[in-house]
Amino acid sequence: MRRGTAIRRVTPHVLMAALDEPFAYSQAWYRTRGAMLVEIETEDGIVGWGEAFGPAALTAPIVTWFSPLLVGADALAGEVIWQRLYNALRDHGQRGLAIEGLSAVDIALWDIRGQVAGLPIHRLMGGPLRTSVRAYATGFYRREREDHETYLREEADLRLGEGFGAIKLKTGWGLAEDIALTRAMRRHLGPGILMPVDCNHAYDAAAAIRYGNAVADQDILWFEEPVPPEDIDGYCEVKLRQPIAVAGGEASFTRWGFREMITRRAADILQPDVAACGGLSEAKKIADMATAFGLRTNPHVWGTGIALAASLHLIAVIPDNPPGLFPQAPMLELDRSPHPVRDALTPPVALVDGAVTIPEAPGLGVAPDRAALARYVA
Ligand code: SMN
Ligand code: MG
Repeated sequence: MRRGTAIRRVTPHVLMAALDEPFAYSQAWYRTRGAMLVEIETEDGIVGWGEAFGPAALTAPIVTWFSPLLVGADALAGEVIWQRLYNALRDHGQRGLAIEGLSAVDIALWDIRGQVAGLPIHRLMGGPLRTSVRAYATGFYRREREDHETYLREEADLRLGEGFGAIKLKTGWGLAEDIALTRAMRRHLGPGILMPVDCNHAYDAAAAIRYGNAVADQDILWFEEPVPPEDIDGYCEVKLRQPIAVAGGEASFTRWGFREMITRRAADILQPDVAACGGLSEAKKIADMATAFGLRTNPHVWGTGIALAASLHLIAVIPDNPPGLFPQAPMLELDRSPHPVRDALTPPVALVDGAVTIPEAPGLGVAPDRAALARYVA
């Protein structure tokens, strides 16, 4: 090992900000928004950044626990480190918080490796297969107001004005209301705009099948997390008994966690989150496994510009499935809901004609602003 690439320090950062207006998805209200960033520094002074999905106050201690296993290790040996960390918690943390912490470390190590090589991460991963990606707007959350359709229509107009050609509608407010809302939003958008829907596993299989059939004529791009992530049999039923493509995976972890979903073809579109599923290394393995079973991968993206940049590098190397002159390329999930920490840490990505360019600078191609980091320390 070159002495200079040894890891000198691992620092988790827990950041938090209050929201002016709370919002909800089908499972919970958000009154604050946080982030857990990991900073890894080498003996040479190269600094890599990673981010974990999940509650920041709970993923940070995982990284602290990993720290003695990391200090002194070669930052370039990402696969070795991944296996060491996974094995260290294998008996206790095969999914959830432990893997989210591991994801942040893996992303930071890719950032370091890219900076050492002077290349963007997607080049080290053998790409790019594509240099830009069409984005869809995430948002459309519930607020503490009366007339939901009114503010959701306004939000849609805002996103269309920014150039989005696709928006993801949040559902899970009750079956009858969801069906009416889906129809209302499609009517408002007109036929040209892509519209996935996401109920965040608010249904059981029976309700999901009813919903999918009731909105079959609304040109829904995909039906995300119809049932809870543990219910693979439910996923399979929903896939077979209603006509909309089924998506899921933001609450699944590692190649082993995705194995059943993939081998049973429980969804049409897999949505691993780089900041949750085990990092860039693991997300690429999951996407490759998916192609062997005829499934598409379209990553879930949530968090600050660090998770977003990591997701863009992954998207640059996700195989088209199936390949062809006009493949169904993955899309970028671009969260437009309020997130003061995200907005302060890194400059916003540019949306041009509804698409985002894959970063070209070495590593992730982005680092958080130090003053903003200090401002939002929890
Ligand atoms: C989502 C992500 C993170 C927290 C709540 C909801 C959502 C998405 O399912 O797909 O963006
Ligand atoms: Mg979702």
